[in-house]
Amino acid sequence: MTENNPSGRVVVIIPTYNEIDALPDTLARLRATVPDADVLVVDDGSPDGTGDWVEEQAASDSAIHLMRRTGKQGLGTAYLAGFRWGLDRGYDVLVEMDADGSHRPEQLPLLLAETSAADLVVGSRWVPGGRVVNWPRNREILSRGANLYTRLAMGIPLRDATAGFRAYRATMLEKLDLAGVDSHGYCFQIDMSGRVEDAHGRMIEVPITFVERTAGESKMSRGIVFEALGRVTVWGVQRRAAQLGRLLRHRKN
Ligand SMILES: Nc1nc2c(ncn2[C@@H]2O[C@H](COP(=O)(O)OP(=O)(O)OP(=O)(O)O)[C@@H](O)[C@H]2O)c(=O)[nH]1
Ligand SMILES: [Mg+2]
Repeated sequence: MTENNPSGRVVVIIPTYNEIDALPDTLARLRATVPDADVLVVDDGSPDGTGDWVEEQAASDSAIHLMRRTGKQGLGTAYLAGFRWGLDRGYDVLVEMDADGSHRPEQLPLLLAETSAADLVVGSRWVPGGRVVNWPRNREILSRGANLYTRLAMGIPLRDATAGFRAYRATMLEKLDLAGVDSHGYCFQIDMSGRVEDAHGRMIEVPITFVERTAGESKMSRGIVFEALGRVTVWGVQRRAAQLGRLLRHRKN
């Protein structure tokens, strides 16, 4: 039991690729806001030295840990490696958070407060009270549309299934076939949400203010959007077919 989190020991997993401009501020705010939580930075050999900087911090702060991987391997695999690391070390709650300041460390306590009641707590832009700062109107429309389509196609009861500021209970992650997850980008969050839903996990959304990075280039591209659209459609059809199968079997009996 810890002061900030009645649900137990917390590790915040931050994947990084070239985040030397943003990570120091994010990490300082995180340590100040939730001093009881440990931090694992999963760095994919950032050429800008992010990993070396984290190594220096870890030398003087035992709550900070670094996992170095060689070459950029994607956000999804970084989180999966982080989950495995955290589960192996007995953490009770595993948090996903971006390095670039989009996920405000000051709002993490809002998510942690719900982890005693839920298996997955999602920091949501699209529930009442949720907000996005610095987004052009077309990106908001795209995100809202993608989430509406995901909810309808897959039947996942989340307003923001693509959200990346999340807290999972370890007991939930232990139940999932993490080795079987091979989704990238936005699909990773949707895929994980679907798996929690399939495992009858309890999901809660708490409103957050998402602050788009002002420095650096957005990685949003047509390719990412179409990959997500295609996968969500396939998953949706599979899930609906499975539901129908269960219904028919139920009627026969
Ligand atoms: N380890 C690792 N981290 C990554 C990789 N790609 C992105 N990240 C990190 O994942 C987090 C989210 O990535 P962003 O680049 O902010 O992606 P985004 O929020 O969709 O796009 P932006 O509009 O650019 O902010 C950041 O902390 C990145 O440094 C990767 O291949 N490996
Ligand atoms: Mg970002």
